[in-house]
Amino acid sequence: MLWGRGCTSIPRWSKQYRHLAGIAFLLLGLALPVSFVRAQAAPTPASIRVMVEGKPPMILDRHVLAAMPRASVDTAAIHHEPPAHWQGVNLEDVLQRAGAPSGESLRGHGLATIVRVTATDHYQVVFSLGELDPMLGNQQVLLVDTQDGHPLAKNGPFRLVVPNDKRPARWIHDVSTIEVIDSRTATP
Ligand SMILES: Nc1nc2c(c(=O)[nH]1)N[C@H]1C(S)=C(S)[C@@H](COP(=O)(O)O)O[C@H]1N2
Ligand SMILES: [Mo]
Repeated sequence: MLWGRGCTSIPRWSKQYRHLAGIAFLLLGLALPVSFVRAQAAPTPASIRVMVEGKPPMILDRHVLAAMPRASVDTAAIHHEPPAHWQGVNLEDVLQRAGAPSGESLRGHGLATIVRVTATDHYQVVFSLGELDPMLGNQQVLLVDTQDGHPLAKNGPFRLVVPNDKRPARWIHDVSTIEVIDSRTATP
């Protein structure tokens, strides 16, 4: 008797479960594309990877940048235009923190080191470590996160400002990666 009742109740329950499973699949089916679209809708990274050969990678976000010694410059991309007030950190400081040699320790093979900066649109620019070093080229390059006191309004949260370049072609915006690379080749 008990067995009989049990038997009849099984198909009823499984029907209910099938119903629930149907709803669950429907919800999953809706949720997956929504989360996918969300992930796709945020192409601008909120952080920068700094990679020095032989050292652990360093991740920079706006909090890390805010805690570093700040640097600023008043300049315009096109020099006859009115200047903006750019604030951020010295690229040289970033490179030192990530383990790149500088000053007296930048010598010999180190002078063939390049700094390659990559943006989310795959635009890339390079500097030499010697060009940036305070005891060599001493060229000021800023990694900026504010313009006239506000977070950058367009083209990503981080860009370079290169005040002494006569054209702003290395003022790379949407910066995503900074690599310090030994550019030496085996010369014939
Ligand atoms: N990511 C990225 N940055 C870039 C470029 C680019 O194509 N992609 N073009 C460069 C060039 S050639 C110029 S002239 C300036 C233009 O700066 P603007 O967009 O602030 O006017 O951005 C520079 N930075
Ligand atoms: Mo340009």
